[in-house]
Amino acid sequence: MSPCRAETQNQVPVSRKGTPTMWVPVSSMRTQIKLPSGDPLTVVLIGKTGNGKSATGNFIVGEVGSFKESYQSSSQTKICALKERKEERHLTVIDTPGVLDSVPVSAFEKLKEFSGLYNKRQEEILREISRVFAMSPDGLDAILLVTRYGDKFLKEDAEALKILQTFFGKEAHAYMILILTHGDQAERNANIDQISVETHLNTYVQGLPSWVQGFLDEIGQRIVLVNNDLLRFKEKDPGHYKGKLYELVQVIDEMRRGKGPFMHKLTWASKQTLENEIKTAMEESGLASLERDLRKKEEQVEKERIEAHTKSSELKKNNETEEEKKKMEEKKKKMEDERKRLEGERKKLENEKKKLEEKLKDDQKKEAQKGEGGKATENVKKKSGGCYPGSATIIGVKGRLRRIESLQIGDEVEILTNKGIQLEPVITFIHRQPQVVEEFLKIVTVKEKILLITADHLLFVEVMGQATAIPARNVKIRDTVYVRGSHGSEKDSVRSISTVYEKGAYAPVTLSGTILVNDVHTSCYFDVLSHEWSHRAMGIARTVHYVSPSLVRRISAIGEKDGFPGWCRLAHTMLTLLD
Ligand SMILES: Nc1nc2c(ncn2[C@@H]2O[C@H](COP(=O)(O)OP(=O)(O)O)[C@@H](O)[C@H]2O)c(=O)[nH]1
Ligand SMILES: [Mg+2]
Repeated sequence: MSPCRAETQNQVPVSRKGTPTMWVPVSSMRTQIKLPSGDPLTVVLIGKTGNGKSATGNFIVGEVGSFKESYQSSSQTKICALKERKEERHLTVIDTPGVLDSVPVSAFEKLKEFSGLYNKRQEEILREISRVFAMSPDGLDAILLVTRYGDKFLKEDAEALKILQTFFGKEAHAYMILILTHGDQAERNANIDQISVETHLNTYVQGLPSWVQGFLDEIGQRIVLVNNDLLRFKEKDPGHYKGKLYELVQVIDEMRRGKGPFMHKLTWASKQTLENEIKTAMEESGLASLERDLRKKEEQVEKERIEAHTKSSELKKNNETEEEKKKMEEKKKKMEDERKRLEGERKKLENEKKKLEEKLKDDQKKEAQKGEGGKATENVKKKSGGCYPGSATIIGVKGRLRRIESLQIGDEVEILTNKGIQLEPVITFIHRQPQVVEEFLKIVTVKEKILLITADHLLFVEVMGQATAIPARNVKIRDTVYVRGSHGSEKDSVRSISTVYEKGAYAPVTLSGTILVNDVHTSCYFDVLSHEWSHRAMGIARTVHYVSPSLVRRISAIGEKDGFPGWCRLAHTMLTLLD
């Protein structure tokens, strides 16, 4: 669809392929436009610096300067920020710095630039992504990809987009909208050419490279042209501004119809943190115990009420004395009154709970905008790594069985390849935390292989005859996995899957990116990226390994936090395109 100018058309937007997708009689709403009513919406703005993310954020929130725009150069968005519009429709906007601005492809070309690998900048990038999820524990209603109308799409944009898509996953396509800012420029160009903005826009979109076209098809051709400058004239020409915002909200509503918000796996980490906070605060404030007492009373009253009703109908049947009947009726009434009273108490309690929840949610969002980003940001960050427990076993040199916790960088371990079982060195650890207690999936095969693995870690199962890396959480009973047999690789079948808690979290990375753990062929990566993309991202570690294995050991230790070296974390969280 290509949206068009509200003042020149009386319906918007119209599909680029000619099918009208939405009809908004904008002209008839010019004077008194109210935003479409509906549930609150949370949107995130993503794109390169200077594309107009902050300006679009201000446009949505309805306040100039709410987010700092680039022209206020010293104060432009360096960390994610959240602002809300409460007027007419509750809209929450998360503005991000240009996290994919400098996909550091070239930065990694020379060894001397390795300092860039684990440096502050990259930690910052990961933190920014984590903040987005910390700020949206209920999920995202729209992912607005902001580009500037008229700009060319370059090779590095294609790469940035690929990373973004891989990170968010295919499901995110259903929530993406391409925002083209500088709609005023489009209007001027259209005026010069004496054609409609829509025709002008169509020509521009059709002239975009084929990879952009392909992407637009994947996101359902949702394109919205915005003129953020209109916000400055909001007072003078409110209809014009509101009409454009109306269109955007309408496209989001239409996109969201019939489905829940976008929940990334990191959203769950954020939600979980919030829920834990709520639970603790409920206990500390005494609300939890009040609720428990109230529930007991409710149950008791309900029981007595039912008894009274049953008794009363029995009395009626048995023609008991009037006095007995009256007594029973009184009891019934008393129980009803008590029930009503408890209902009132319940309402009050639920109100208190809701207030507490709202406050904690607000606190989480506020914290995510400051310094380190608070608990939720930290937890989301930590979530970005799958692993095995310390008790997991691998087979090292000379067939020696070892516990994974004893592994060091440089040690050789067995892996499965097309040519059979081979030895490969461990080049780094994505995760190495001896002390944590984690939840693992226990996957048992028919051949009695027992693998403990976190739900987000990838392992190979047979999909349409091909060994394919999928997250452990998607493995099902009877799936075919590959295990170490007496003469190399053998197929095996999953017999049971359960959940266990174990100590330690380890994720060694080999040169090939695969490893035999408890005789099962697994990937060294987890599902923030696919196996293939993780492996590409790990290219740098491989390069360093070839140049100097001891250097990897040194680099891996630098910036290590929660057992997760900063640069590995980054590589795994999408943001480098190396190899
Ligand atoms: N005329 C015009 N200027 C815009 C529009 N959108 C953004 N800008 C300007 O473009 C510059 C970059 O915008 P900004 O929101 O800071 O970009 P960000 O880095 O992506 O957040 C700022 O000077 C904005 O005022 C638009 O639709 N029309
Ligand atoms: Mg900005």
